[in-house]
Amino acid sequence: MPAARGESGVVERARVAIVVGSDSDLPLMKEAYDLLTSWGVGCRVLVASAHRTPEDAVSFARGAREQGFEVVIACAGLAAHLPGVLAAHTTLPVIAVPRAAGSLGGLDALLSIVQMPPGVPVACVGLDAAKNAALLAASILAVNDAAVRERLESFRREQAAAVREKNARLAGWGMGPAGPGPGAPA
Ligand code: RP5
Repeated sequence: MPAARGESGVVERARVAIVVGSDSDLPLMKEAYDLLTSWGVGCRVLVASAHRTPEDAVSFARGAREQGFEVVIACAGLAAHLPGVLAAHTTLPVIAVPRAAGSLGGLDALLSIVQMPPGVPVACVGLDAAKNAALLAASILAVNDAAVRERLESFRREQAAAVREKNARLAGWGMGPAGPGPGAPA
């Protein structure tokens, strides 16, 4: 079982694997790692390229479930085959993060990922959307994990409160809010 050291310093079971096609993807994906580990979800990171180290990518995917992983997040740019190759070799859910990189600005990565042939799906978040990949991974784990579900619900409550606070500021400026949302004039 893979282990990961969380913020508390306690060694946790790693449930999410974050696989990147290159170390140049790591600064982006650190956001996903940080969010999940701050919620007590153990993560491990692997650099494995579908093109440069295909054997490593396949070997990881084939053994991922036995290693105790429950979700795979895969980030790649350009002709982004990594998420699809991993999905071809595991039945774990694979969440892909296409990079907004290269001369096509990420359209190449996005289309390479979303146009999987029927039978081998990958979930795809937005370009560079590392945070959404982490949140989607948490949603999957939350199906059977009350602690992660509570973290997600609390995150949503805080997010909603921040939006409502923006409406309160509009009111202070005499600009709104428009009805019939919360805080609107009756
Ligand atoms: C992909 O090619 C990687 O995922 C990365 O996004 C992109 C460029 O890789 P480097 O040339 O920076 O190693 O495989």
